[in-house]
Amino acid sequence: MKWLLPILILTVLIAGCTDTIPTTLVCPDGTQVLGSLGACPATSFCKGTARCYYATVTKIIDGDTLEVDHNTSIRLALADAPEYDEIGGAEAAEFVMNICEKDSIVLIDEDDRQTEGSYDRLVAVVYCKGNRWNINDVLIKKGFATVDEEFCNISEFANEDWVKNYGC
Ligand SMILES: [Ca+2]
Ligand SMILES: [Ca+2]
Repeated sequence: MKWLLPILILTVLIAGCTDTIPTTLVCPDGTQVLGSLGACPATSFCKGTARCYYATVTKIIDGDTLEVDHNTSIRLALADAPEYDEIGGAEAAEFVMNICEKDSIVLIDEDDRQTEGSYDRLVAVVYCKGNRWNINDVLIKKGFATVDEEFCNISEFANEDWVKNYGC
């Protein structure tokens, strides 16, 4: 669908200053949002019934842990990156910083089968850059993190391609 973006941009340019631009955004669950400025609702990305909400990134702790809203640490479900001071740790953290930038809004989809958390951290998949990137998925695909195989039989997300193809 890479061809879609230039067409959308062109449509916006042609439409100029009109308020109502008749473009449609198709969300992951198939729902459609009208208007070029519309955004997919959080619920179209959310899986399961556990917590799922938008939050602001306040700190990247390492390649698999970040803090949102100054009060919640998020542990990325199924993705295990090295500690910050281990080999590859700083690179993984830097990669997360670039995708899920500080002060940006991200979507947190809690792992329905790990709602007890992990060391006071909420276990979740995090969508960044306007929900275009599942950071857990991208970290593993790019080799900055490996699949946390001990959770393959536990996690809500274990049957998804981004982990099935990389160890689960
Ligand atoms: Ca969920
Ligand atoms: Ca780790």
